[in-house]
Amino acid sequence: MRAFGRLTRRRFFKITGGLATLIAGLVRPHPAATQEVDYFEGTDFVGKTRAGRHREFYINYWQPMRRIDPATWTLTLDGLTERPATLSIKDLKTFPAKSMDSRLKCVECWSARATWTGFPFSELEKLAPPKPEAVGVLFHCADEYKEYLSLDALRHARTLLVTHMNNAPLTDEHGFPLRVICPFKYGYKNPKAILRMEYVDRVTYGTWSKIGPYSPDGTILPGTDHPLEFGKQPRRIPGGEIFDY
Ligand SMILES: Nc1nc2c(c(=O)[nH]1)N[C@H]1C(S)=C(S)[C@@H](COP(=O)(O)O)O[C@H]1N2
Ligand SMILES: [Mo]
Repeated sequence: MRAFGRLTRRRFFKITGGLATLIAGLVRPHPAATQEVDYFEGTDFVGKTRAGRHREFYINYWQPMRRIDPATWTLTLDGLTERPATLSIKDLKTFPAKSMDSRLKCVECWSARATWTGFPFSELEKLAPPKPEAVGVLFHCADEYKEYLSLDALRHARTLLVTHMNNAPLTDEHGFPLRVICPFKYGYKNPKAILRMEYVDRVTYGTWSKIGPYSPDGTILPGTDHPLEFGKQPRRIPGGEIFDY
């Protein structure tokens, strides 16, 4: 009888405890919704997150993807080129390094600044020259994200093909081993985890401009920015690259 009493009491606490958890879950949004936890940390995958250290510099990925293995990664340069080429990580290291500070501005309000190191697009053009009819490059990324940049945008003095961020190799989150930084265009024109660069003869819509209201050109427009390092306090921006802060 006493054993039964203890059991029911225990079961009572179990039920009320369960109810409390359930109610808390209903009142407080699930961690996934508030991005308190990076579910990809310590796994073979990366994906969109704003958790932990990424609070200072958000991570966007179209869909979760397996981390890139540097031993097997290659970059394919093809499409409308005189000479298709395939590069390995070793090949990237042979290019002359160039660094610049710039702010990455996501069209969804936030922005953050970093030092980016890489090489100019001209290095790739030397290996795989575009045919006369090519006007731009369609980037194919490891998460199946696609984005287009005109040859003019790629040849711009502020545009870099980036291998390092803040003097360390790109993390998987920020697009290891190769990404574009084009600071006068919104973040969605800065493809990460690049696998293939295809020369094309027309302006091509990327993943976001295909499904959302975002322009295929992606030049930063005058408006309001919410820089993460400044507690997202709103700042007016004049359009184009953000140089003021
Ligand atoms: N492969 C890939 N690159 C991508 C994206 C993506 O979803 N997949 N998102 C873009 C967007 S919308 C932004 S704002 C920037 C964010 O860069 P970060 O994740 O390094 O902060 O990456 C861009 N490059
Ligand atoms: Mo973005």
